[in-house]
Amino acid sequence: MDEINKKLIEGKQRLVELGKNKPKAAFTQNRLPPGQHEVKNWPVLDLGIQPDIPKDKWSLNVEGLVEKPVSLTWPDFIALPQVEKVNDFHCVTAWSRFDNHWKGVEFKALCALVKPTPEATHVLFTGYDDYTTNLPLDFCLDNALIVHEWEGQPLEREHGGPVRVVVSKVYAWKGAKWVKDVIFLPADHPGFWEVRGYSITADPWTEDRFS
Ligand SMILES: Nc1nc2c(c(=O)[nH]1)N[C@H]1C(S)=C(S)[C@@H](COP(=O)(O)O)O[C@H]1N2
Ligand SMILES: [Mo]
Repeated sequence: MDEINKKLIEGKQRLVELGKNKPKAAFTQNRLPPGQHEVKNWPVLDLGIQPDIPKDKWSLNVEGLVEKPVSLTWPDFIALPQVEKVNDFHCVTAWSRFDNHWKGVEFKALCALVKPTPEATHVLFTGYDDYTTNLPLDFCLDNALIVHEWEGQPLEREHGGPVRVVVSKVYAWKGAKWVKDVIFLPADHPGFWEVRGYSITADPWTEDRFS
């Protein structure tokens, strides 16, 4: 990862220092979490690399504590049950974007395919840019979507296309763009931002930004 944008990462790590002791907003109105503002555009955040993965070279590896590990090609992935969902996107850098229309595969459909073993409690997602992020398995079953369309169009490369993860109930860094691996683990394993001071749980409703 020598290509990653060091300045960007340092900047975001400084936010941890500044934000740790800041009082949290006391109150929020309905759908905007505390400390967030609404944007109508869709900002792009990455580590300074936007991997270019053509669909015919793309695969999604689902492995770790599962009965049937798989490496899904594009046709395999598209053949899985597809759902359409609408939800809000909350970035820890304080912007939220409402009513995003997604199409893709529910995490629970992926689980039905690979069958996690009883020992699996957490999931680590990796990206083609070597990004990683971690979540509890139960949370993923409830909220994670693996999407390839946004607003009726193929997901753009800058937003993680061909395929990314979307998790509307936590801050957006928990959703890996350019998703490459889904790894089922027996314990939690902090990801890229989590080892740099960002929260393990990342609940926007309690401004759970930093650990
Ligand atoms: N692979 C990968 N996924 C990633 C990131 C990244 O740098 N690499 N950034 C995360 C962060 S910090 C945010 S806020 C969202 C941004 O998604 P967007 O660029 O589509 O708005 O993607 C998350 N997923
Ligand atoms: Mo972010």
